[in-house]
Parts: sequence; C-alpha cells; structure tokens
Amino acid sequence: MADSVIITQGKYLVSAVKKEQYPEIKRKEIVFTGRSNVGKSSLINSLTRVKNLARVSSQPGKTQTINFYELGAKIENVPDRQDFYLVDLPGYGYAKTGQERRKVWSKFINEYLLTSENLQFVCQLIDSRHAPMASDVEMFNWLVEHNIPVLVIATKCDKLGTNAMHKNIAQIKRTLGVPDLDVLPYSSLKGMGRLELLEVIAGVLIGDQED
Ligand SMILES: Nc1nc2c(ncn2[C@@H]2O[C@H](COP(=O)(O)OP(=O)(O)OP(=O)(O)O)[C@@H](O)[C@H]2O)c(=O)[nH]1
Ligand SMILES: [Mg+2]
Repeated sequence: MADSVIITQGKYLVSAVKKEQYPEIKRKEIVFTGRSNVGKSSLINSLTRVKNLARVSSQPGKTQTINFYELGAKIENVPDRQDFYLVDLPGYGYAKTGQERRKVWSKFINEYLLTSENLQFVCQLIDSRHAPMASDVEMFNWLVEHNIPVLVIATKCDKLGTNAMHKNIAQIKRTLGVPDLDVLPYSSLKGMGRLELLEVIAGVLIGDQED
C-alpha cells in the first residue's frame, strides 16, 4: 500500500535567535524540543529523508539556534501540496551550557513558543532508555500550562527490546503524571514511528480544510 503522506521536499530555510529573524512567509509550524542529544535533529532528518539536513552530533549542545526547515507534503486525497515548517530548537538541560546561557536560552525559546501564531503542536522528545529527568517534567508542565499542544515522542527505541520499550514508555507516562498519555515510540535509525508522526502532521495541515 502506498504511504498516505509523502514528503516531497525538505530544505533548510533560516536560523533565528530573535523574532525579527523568523521566516517572513508564514506557514504552519511543527516544533521539536527535548534535552540536548535526545535526537531532535536526527528525527528531522528521518522525517524528511534528507541526509544531513539538520546537523547531528554525538556531543550534546549541537543546535544553538531556532532552525526552520521548509517541507512539502503530498497527502492522500488532498489535491494541493501542503507546505509547512519543521522547527528544531536547541536542547535544554545541558550541564555545560552554564546558567547565563541557560537564561538566554529560555528567554528566546519561550518567546518563540509563546508568540508564534503558526505553531500547531510541539513534539517533546524523551529518550526511551531513561526515566524523564526533572527538566523534561518541567518542560512538559510548562507546555501544558501555556495551552500548547504537545506530543511526547520516545526516541532511540532501536536501542531497546520490545518489553523494555513498553516498560519505559509506561514509566515516562507515570513520571509526567499522565498515565493515559499517548506516547509515540520512535527510531530515526529504523524509521519506526515515522509514518504515524507524518499522519499526525497531515491531520493538522488539512484540519481546517475538512469542515
Ligand atoms: N541509535 C539511535 N541513535 C540516535 C537516534 N537518534 C539520534 N541518535 C544519536 O543521538 C545523538 C544525538 O542526536 P541529535 O539528533 O544531534 O540530537 P539533538 O537532540 O538534536 O541534540 P542537540 O542539538 O545537542 O540538542 C547522535 O549521536 C545521533 O546519532 C536513534 O533513533 N537511534
Ligand atoms: Mg540538534
């Protein structure tokens, strides 16, 4: 069976550290947040299937700006191509970042998350191998408090067997305080979760055309 969503293009558009640098052309935005090294940039590469589109590094703290990627999607039974942005954020909770930098971080990221009119939902990535850290819980609660829709994605699932994966995902839900939360298992390496995430994205892209 053919995929119901096909990414037709993926390219880097612009990086921002302040409002004036956000893209001029407004499109719907899907945003990625999570601790440094959790796999945000890798997930963007896996979704687009464009190798090295977002810079990946084994050293945490690689992404330091708000990076906008322009994507096109062909969605089954929808005549026009849908253009939208994926937005890669710098990771939080990186020890070496230092207090001063962390303050700057939270100021410009929070400003973006609170003022973007085109933000559809935030994908919060959590490493499937570990229980969420205090910074993950803090970020999740902050998003919920500010009424920003959030989809939790458990990353690097290829590193776990099925049983351990289910056990750890249950732990993620408990630690976040929402036992019946939908958590999407993902592996950028194996492409696991990719179609499911594309379908969620397609839903918000065509949402207002269907009523
Ligand atoms: N096995 C495995 N490794 C992964 C996966 N996703 C990312 N990684 C590895 O995890 C490391 C960090 O990946 P990045 O995508 O750079 O992480 P990031 O969240 O963008 O990190 P920052 O930009 O520092 O915030 C790299 O060494 C990746 O190869 C995955 O699905 N499976
Ligand atoms: Mg990154």
